[in-house]
Amino acid sequence: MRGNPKKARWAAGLLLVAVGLGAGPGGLGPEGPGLSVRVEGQPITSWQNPSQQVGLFSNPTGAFADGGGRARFRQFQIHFYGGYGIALPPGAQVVGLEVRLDAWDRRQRGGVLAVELSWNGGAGWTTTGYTTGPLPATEQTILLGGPTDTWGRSWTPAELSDPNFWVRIFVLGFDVRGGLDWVPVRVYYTLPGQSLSVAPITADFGTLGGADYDRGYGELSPAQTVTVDSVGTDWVLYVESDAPRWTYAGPYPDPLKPAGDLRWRTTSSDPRVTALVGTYTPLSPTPAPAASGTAGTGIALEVHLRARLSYDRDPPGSYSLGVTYTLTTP
Ligand SMILES: [Ca+2]
Repeated sequence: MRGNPKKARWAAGLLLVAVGLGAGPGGLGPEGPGLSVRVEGQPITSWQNPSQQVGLFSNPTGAFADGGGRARFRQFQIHFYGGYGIALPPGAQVVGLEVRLDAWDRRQRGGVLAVELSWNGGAGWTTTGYTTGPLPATEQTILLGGPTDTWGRSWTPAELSDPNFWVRIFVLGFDVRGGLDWVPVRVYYTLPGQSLSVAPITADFGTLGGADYDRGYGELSPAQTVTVDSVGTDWVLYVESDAPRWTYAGPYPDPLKPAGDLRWRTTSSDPRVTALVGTYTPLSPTPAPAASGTAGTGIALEVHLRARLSYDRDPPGSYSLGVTYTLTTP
């Protein structure tokens, strides 16, 4: 899903789930869980490849993709890349633009790429003055712009679409022998109609002991309430882990506890929720649909969590795992 630019991705909450295994076979007390919370609140497209170009670079299509050949440039050449295929959801508000240049100057004599953007097919250009700075002798990734940088103007989704949106690259310096492997673009945006809140942010299993081991799991039911606002559009909520394994802190070798040992299911009494996952499902780094429904505000869902436990595999210590919920349009 992350790779689909047409999806509105709203990573609304990263939370850490702590499991303290206090009375396992070793009989040791729990370690401090060391919880921290980070909240992300901004959808972003994936890196979008150019598919059109015009200008003076040699082998210019080499910069269409990461790897697989490169464009070559010399001093004072200018080149234009377009055809990025940027498609934002209706109502999206652009809050940041980022251009990536995987580039180098073989002779490293101060070669610089100056980059500007067009919103109208090349008739008008931004005037940021952004450059890569002197390029290194070997390939380096340089990012211009960023999550809150709109290059000095307001953008509509249409201005980012083909054939309006273009990237202009001007080569400054002397005696430049440069290469450009890739020049993709990504867009940060907000969807005023969709937002998501999670409470509590951190689901803490506390200290799990012998009875939990005997049962094979600890459970928080419900663990969290996710509240969805989705004005004027149907919605889908995805859930994923931020890593393939739990982070372990304790006196034993890291048991490499898989993320799938955290299982989740969803419930709701709200009639605007039209699909749920009613049986406990292993968490995965691949986003999985957790619920979906029709437009509305204040739509509450409960997420129930089970942490699987095994005397054989889970030594005493503290375990944490980040979970991200993503609200999007179907
Ligand atoms: Ca390439």
